[in-house]
Amino acid sequence: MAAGRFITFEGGEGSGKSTQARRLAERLREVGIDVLLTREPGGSPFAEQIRGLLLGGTLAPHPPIAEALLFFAARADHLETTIRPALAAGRWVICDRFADSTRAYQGAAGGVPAQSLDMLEQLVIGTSGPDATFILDIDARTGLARATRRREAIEGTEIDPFESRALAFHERLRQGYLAIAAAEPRRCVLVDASSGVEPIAKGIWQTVSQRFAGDIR
Ligand code: Z5A
Repeated sequence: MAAGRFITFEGGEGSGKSTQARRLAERLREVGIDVLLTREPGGSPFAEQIRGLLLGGTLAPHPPIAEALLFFAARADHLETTIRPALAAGRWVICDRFADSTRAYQGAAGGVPAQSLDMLEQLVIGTSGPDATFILDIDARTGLARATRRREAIEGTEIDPFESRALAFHERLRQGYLAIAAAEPRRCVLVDASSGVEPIAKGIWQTVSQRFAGDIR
């Protein structure tokens, strides 16, 4: 049995990556592909526990490297118990955030050196990296405004610790993602996330159906 494909979605707050990850999963299912839609941090029972810790807003102050290690601890379990078994069974895996989020948030924006992240990726991910990554690029202000509007629309939704950081942090984050896209053009597809949901979904589907033409009937 052929192994499945692994596709990740990345971007800053309000970039619309969760919306597009869901849309691609639906589109692939329509053409008969068995898709697992998952997310980080999370995607397995242990990793969801770490998600609760990281996003719960109750952690004592800690350095970005400690945060990176927690994201990688969650990722190790997510890969071991969810992603690798699904790919081995021939399923496609679409993941809302993966290791590029650590590169952008804890690395480019948080200051963890790239060499430390290289070592963690080597140790935890090895050869199990994504076949393709869509990086949804949006101006930091526009993305934050979208995230705020959504939070206000969902009564009782608290701002999470990652959203509350300053605009300058979100601008460094954006530059971090642009650098990842420039460094790995074969894997990464930079998507202008400023237009509507439909045209973005159409562009992503076009790329997927061309890139994986042999797998999609
Ligand atoms: N994090 C980290 O620091 N390091 C790591 O290694 C990992 C993660 C893996 C997880 O938060 C946090 O963890 C995240 C990074 C950090 N920081 N934050 N915040 P999360 O999982 O709770 O949430 P998120 O990943 O940041 O994003 P999200 O809430 O899922 O939002 P989104 O994916 O960017 O967007 P969306 O949900 O698809 O859309 C947001 C709103 O915009 C919504 O109302 C949509 O209807 C609307 N939208 C979507 N697309 C459009 C377009 N095209 N036009 C207009 N409006 C749109």
